[in-house]
Amino acid sequence: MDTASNRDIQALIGPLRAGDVRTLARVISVIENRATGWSDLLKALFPYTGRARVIGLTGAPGAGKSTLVDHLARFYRKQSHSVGIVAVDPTSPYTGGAILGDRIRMQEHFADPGIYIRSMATRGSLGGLARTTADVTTLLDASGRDIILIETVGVGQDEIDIVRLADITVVILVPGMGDDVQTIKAGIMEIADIFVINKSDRDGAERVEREIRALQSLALRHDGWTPPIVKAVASEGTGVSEVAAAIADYEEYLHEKNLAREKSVQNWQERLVEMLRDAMLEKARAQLGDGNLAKLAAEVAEHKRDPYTLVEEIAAKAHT
Ligand SMILES: Nc1nc2c(ncn2[C@@H]2O[C@H](COP(=O)(O)OP(=O)(O)OP(=O)(O)O)[C@@H](O)[C@H]2O)c(=O)[nH]1
Ligand SMILES: [Mg+2]
Repeated sequence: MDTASNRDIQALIGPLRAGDVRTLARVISVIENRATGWSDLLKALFPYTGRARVIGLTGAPGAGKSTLVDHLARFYRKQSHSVGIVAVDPTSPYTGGAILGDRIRMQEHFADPGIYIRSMATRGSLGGLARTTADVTTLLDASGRDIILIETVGVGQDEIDIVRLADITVVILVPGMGDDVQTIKAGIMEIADIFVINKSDRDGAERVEREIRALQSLALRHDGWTPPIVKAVASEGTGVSEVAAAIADYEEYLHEKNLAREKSVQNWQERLVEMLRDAMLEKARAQLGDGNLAKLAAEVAEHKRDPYTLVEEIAAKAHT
């Protein structure tokens, strides 16, 4: 397993910041595997982050996220921006074929060092998917990528946690989802800064648009922004520049209204809570030791112990 000693870390920073792809790959694997030195690496790199524009794209399996990401990446490359893509692998068996499709499609970019693509390990990765995605995004940022596109299949809580680290969130819907529009009420309405109705070559795009508008009229966002709705046919490259324009508009809005900082503070508040939760839990686990959790759980299940006192005791011990 890759590790990074203190001396390594110092030696890695230069090439990483210069955008060296092999260094980037090595550093990402140290972080993903939580190998020795991972947190020191992140500490050392944090000062060099905060420059990249992070765009999250989420939507149902097969909605056309990868196709759109691919076109957007091209669009930004034409403007001479460097691009990092984080594809958070869908685990749904329905999308098995599409993953292969991703690989083939994205291979086109491998010749261009201006695009770096990383597929994230699926759920169950060490440190949790949302956290690892956040860390990889930090690394891409430190390596000087101008634009970072995060593709994630959604929307569950994991995805919401992931898109939260984006500066801008694009939600991709497709016609013919039927009742799914109801489910967008739950999580998506709050996180979407821009809606894309992809596969607008199919019937029903207008209807989806009307439904989004209807939902939008019910709740005003506290930042006063009304997420625009862009129709696209990603497979033909139609609507891509409109999506990019909508992204630029929202950025300008955030800038004009001085909201970018506020949004970033909010995101960090969430992330700090998550990081704290992880750190505390790790301490508690270490305190408990392997196997003891099962033993204690059995005692609680048999009513030999009450869980409330138990948790208080473990928390108190882990605290010291
Ligand atoms: N008709 C039509 N097909 C499209 C459009 N955009 C993408 N597709 C097709 O839809 C399929 C899925 O596209 P992907 O880009 O892989 O979708 P995805 O959302 O990334 O899929 P997962 O990552 O598996 O969730 C592919 O066969 C695309 O060619 C579109 O606008 N219209
Ligand atoms: Mg995809």
